[in-house]
Amino acid sequence: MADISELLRDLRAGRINRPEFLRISAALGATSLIPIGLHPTLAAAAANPNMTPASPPKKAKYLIGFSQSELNNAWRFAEQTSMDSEAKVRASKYDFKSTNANGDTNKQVSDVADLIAAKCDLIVITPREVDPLKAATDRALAAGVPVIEIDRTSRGTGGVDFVTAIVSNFVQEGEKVGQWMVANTKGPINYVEFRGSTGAAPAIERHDGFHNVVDSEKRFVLMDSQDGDFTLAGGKKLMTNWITRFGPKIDMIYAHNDAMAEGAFQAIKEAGFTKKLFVGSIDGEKKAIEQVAAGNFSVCVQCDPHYGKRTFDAIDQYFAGAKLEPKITVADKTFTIANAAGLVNEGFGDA
Ligand code: GZL
Repeated sequence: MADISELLRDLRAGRINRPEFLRISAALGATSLIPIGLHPTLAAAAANPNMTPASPPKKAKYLIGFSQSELNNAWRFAEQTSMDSEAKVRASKYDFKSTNANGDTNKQVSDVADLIAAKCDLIVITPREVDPLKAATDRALAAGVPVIEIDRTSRGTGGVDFVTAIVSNFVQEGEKVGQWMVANTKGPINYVEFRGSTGAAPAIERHDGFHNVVDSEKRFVLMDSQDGDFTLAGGKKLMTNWITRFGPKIDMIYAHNDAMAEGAFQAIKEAGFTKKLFVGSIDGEKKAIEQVAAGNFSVCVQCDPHYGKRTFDAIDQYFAGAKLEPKITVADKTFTIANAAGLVNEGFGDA
């Protein structure tokens, strides 16, 4: 039979999942976990694999950790504000400790380790990248600390590797932009794609969703696709280069978020580029909805950043002992010229 350190290696490498780890370690004997420096909760959990997260402890007050990946655009500020203000509303029941990885994936992995060390009862993570953040959720689970992922996901399965993921349907968001472009354009369309941060779930899935729809339409030709890191500066820089390289050959812009589309729009203005382009983006910033209403952007698919209430509702349910769905999907609207003017207030950020 395997020993505990071998099992731990397998858990960290993703070769076994947490329930398997707990089952086999229980068979090996819980006490053997302590000498290799594991959190005592894990030793107890190994003796009783259902102890966590299935039966959370009852406490007068819980400490909730929040690992934010970065604050580099209006969407992320809106999300952070929503989490901070909801934590204040629920302050009689929860203490709240927030970290910001500043766009550094390795820092986010160590931020989660710090939140575990701070003895959080539950950690909420917005995983910057899918694969590297699996190590962070594994570490939390090995320490007996439940994780809820919000807005993005890491590799793993809700209900197994983490309690639940509360997320928008990114594939569908990309598909909706693609469908609008297919239905509302004619003839050859040369386009550029502003991708979100490489390795992030929304970048991967918004790419897949859009290409699911347009790739079978031979009239759509991808001129270039690059990482603009979900930022205005990233979008502006890419568009400045593309205007120089392709000029008026560009017909359409697909941006994985509004910040990059806004950056592209600024570059277009500053370059004095006058050709009217089709522009599709995702998020639903007030500014972007206004751009749709003004006819400058063609379509904007909402990705609601207001995670505070829905996350704390899920936390309440978890500590009440309810079984959460492995995935909770956020419903999003689509803004076009037909509805945008009346829906600007559904957006977030400055108008
Ligand atoms: C979506 C979120 C994305 C937003 C961006 O849930 O992860 O990341 O679209 C953001 O604007 O940076």
